[in-house]
Amino acid sequence: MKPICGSPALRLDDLAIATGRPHFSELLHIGRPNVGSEELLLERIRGMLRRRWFTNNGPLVLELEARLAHFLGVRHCILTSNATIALELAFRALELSGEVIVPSFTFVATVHALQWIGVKPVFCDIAPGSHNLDPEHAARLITPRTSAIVGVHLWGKACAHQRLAAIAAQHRLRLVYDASHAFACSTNGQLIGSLGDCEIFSFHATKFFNTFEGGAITTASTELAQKLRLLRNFGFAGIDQVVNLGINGKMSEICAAMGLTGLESLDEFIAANRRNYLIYRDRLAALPGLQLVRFDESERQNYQYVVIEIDEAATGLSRNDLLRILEAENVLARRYFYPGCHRMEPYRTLYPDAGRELPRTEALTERVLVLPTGLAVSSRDAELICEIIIAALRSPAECKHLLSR
Ligand code: T4K
Repeated sequence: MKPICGSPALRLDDLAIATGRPHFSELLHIGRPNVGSEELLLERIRGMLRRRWFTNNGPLVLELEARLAHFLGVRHCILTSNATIALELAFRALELSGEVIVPSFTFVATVHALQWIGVKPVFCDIAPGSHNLDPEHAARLITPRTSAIVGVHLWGKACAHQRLAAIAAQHRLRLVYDASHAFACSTNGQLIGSLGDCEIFSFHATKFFNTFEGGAITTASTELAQKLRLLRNFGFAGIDQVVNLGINGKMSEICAAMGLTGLESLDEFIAANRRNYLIYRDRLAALPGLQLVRFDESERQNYQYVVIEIDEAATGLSRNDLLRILEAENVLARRYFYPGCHRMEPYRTLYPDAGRELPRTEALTERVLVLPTGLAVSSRDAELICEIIIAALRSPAECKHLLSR
């Protein structure tokens, strides 16, 4: 790897798409999992092995549920095997039916979870100047068949929840938030987790706080929590006593061990993300046509997604060009959430005209690029990635020519 501090700026020739060698000898992923203390993790796993209690509401799952509820300041936290099943459990427990308004600009699991339980997703555009669902568009999409609105706190930035709560109350709709990106993020000084009827978190390996695979539902409603716990465990209310159509959505003890251990290093994970975010923000700030999604520093943030938007008209390079330039350097940036759920199957076939309602979503999916961060990305790595981007944007026509060869 080449030195960055004090070294001359990278030139076009230094780039791997020209005559240079890749600046990273190994692939740099965006979602390298964070791991807390290996020793503490192994200690917890050894305890689990000694107890011979591996799943089904074991002590580690119960401890993690209690700790997360306390941390988030919410009455109930129900851990699940992943966030996708958590979404399905929540939608089923709330008895959603007919149509549900949901953004297309999200990970496909948000929408699949609706379709999977036989509810029609109605795609809503993003708000101007935001990557989150537009409440005014959502209001216009409400019909007599609408049963809920599902917002997604994309990148950890809270939806316009006050407006959405007013719309949901006015039309007697359920309101659910997919908070998969928003663990440890606040809005109006309050950690996300208490909004709407319930909120869903993802603790997948690629999230800054992970349980290998895992998810959680948080809610203030004791009634909903009880129903969710039944649904998560096949509907068992006691031995041999099944009271509803449940499924297996349980988190295992080894996953909870990872979560308890990660929780002890949460500040360290966030500090690494924030350090990288600030490097990207400051180094890329002056580039015309490149905009970094900024986080409000007066709120708590996890900084786990470093998101840039590239305006080809201003930079001379498209997002896809930049993606290829970075890939040549072994930097695996990702174009989340291209091409938008409405252009993925089965929605593309079921709702071929959905795009007409989604002009801002369609434009954004062509511009967004997510850059690597997390503990596995050093400040030097982040600086080098910025140098590569700066060098490319300094010579867009030459880069386009090199890419076309
Ligand atoms: N709602 C929203 C808004 C979400 O973003 C997600 C998940 C969900 C719901 C559903 O949550 P879960 O049911 O998964 O709990 C990844 C994650 O798999 C997915 O969980 C996440 N969102 C999404 C944003 O990112 P992919 O398709 O990008 O995964 P993949 O395998 O390409 O991995 C991404 C990068 O991470 C790669 O460069 C490889 C690297 N990686 C991955 C894994 C699993 C590692 O370095 N180590 C690993 O162990 O979806």
